Amino acid sequence: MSFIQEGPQLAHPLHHDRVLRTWLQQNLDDAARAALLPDLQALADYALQAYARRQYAPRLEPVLTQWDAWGRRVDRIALTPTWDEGAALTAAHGLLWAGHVADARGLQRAAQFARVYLYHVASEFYTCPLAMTDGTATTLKASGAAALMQRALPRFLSRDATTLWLSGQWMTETIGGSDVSRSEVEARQDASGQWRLYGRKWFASAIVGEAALALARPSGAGAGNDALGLFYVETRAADGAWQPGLRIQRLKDKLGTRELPTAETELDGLAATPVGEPKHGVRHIAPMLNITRTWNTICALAAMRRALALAGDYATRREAFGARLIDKPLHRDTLAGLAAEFEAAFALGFGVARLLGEVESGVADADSQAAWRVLTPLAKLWTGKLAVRIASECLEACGGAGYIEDTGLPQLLRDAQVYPIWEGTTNVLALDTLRALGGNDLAPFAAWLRRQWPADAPGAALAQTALVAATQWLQHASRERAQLEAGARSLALTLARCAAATLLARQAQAAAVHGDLRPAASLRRFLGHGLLRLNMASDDDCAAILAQD
Ligand code: MFK
Repeated sequence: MSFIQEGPQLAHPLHHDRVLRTWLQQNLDDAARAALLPDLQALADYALQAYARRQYAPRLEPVLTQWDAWGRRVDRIALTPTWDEGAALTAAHGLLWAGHVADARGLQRAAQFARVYLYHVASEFYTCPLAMTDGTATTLKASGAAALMQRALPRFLSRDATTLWLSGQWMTETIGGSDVSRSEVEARQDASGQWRLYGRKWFASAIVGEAALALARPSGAGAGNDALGLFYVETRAADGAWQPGLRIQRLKDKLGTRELPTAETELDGLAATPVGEPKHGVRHIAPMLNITRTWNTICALAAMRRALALAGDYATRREAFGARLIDKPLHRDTLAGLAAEFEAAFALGFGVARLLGEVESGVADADSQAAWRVLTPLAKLWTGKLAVRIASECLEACGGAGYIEDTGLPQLLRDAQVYPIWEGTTNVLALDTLRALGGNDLAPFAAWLRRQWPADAPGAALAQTALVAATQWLQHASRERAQLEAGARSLALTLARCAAATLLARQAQAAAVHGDLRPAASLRRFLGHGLLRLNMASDDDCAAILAQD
């Protein structure tokens, strides 16, 4: 019998995640943790079962059937079994509801996103429609549209799976997903005054929802994003059939997230209700963007954690060159470097989740509100990129076997590539960071950051140096918009790493009081990479480097 290598085992995602448990310990009081624990336990148990169930099972994908046997257009979508379980889990464990309960300290979002973190990988991206539903609920609340809120919120936040509704976010058209100002879908009022939508939405993520928020241009309204209106639509009639005027033309053939039915839709008179006045649509949908970007951050963290858990476990089982991988200095250091970066990213991502709850509960002061607005795109863009790198490194850490589908690692890597793309690419979010800074005003963000640094914490001087350098660069670069934009990604990565180090330093200090020195070790390793990422070529150098003829 030849040698058979033992594969990685997934440890319990709650019991064996010290980073999550430490964060909850430090951020929630005993009563809040006790209330949350049953949901976390159940979702982590589900994740473990889902991993076991799927390891050697054939991969399933949604299937669109456009016509029935008699020639009737039906556009029926058969979902995967995991997706069929999504509504029951969402309602039972409050995956949407928990983010909207009133909490005087603003901790509701932290409690919600701890659930999301444990559910995400097992959910096969059922978290995508959940993110958009959460975004829709938040947008409707911000709009103050009382009738729509009354109708839709009890359904979006339902604790009963039979009454739960999901919502989509229909922005992207064939003109693209980043610059929506050229959107072509038209909104017209019929003779009765009913608004109806006409045109094509080209990336309708998770088309299974019962509702959606859509950008559309009222006829005759003119060009540009200010002329766009935001519309609420319902997709299903009472009998479950699609509403008249909505057709599913095709499901996308994607690199990853293949269980998620992303559709190309044709709108031909779908009834719609304006959310507020039918203009300034981008401004009206902005609350959605900040919510879905936070979901993206937390889901990217969940993917990193899964990859690290598998690579870490494998390193304890695999022997090569006379020792277990975990005892090999270079392999050990490689995994430790990745885990330290993950821990810093976790501190940032959950820090943003906590801030979101504080802002929504009205307990955040002006600097915290400013910091939250800046940190939301920063966390999304940095964790999106990091998830791809960590998934790739962890796959490599399992050698050739990691390249094989059965391990689940190839799917993690393919799926990870979506985090930096949807909900704003890295560069779009770097530019959004400039928007959030009002162009070049770092002062409120810097003030918030300085307030967070524990006295005498290691790395405070490094963060201070990085902040000063970023401030000076901003002042210099903002004299010329092209230079500012060219450096926006470098600036964003510097600020993201500064904020992550700061929040991890706080955790390290609090943990050290109880004798837990592990977060401090992660902080040292993270700081070892340096915080500054301010590095960009001059415009002339860019032209020279890119020249091919
Ligand atoms: C598992 C996790 C699941 C995650 C969910 C995945 C769902 C996937 C579905 C999709 O991917 S849908 C497509 C997602 N598309 C995007 O995220 C759009 C990317 N493009 C941008 O983010 C652009 O920056 C944007 C279209 C928002 C704006 O571009 P413009 O045309 O240059 O906008 P402009 O004129 O700067 O801003 C218009 C208004 O919106 C301004 O307010 P005022 O009208 O009051 O001046 C901005 O301040 C405001 N605004 C823009 N972004 C904002 C914002 N306000 C608050 N927060 C923001 N993030």
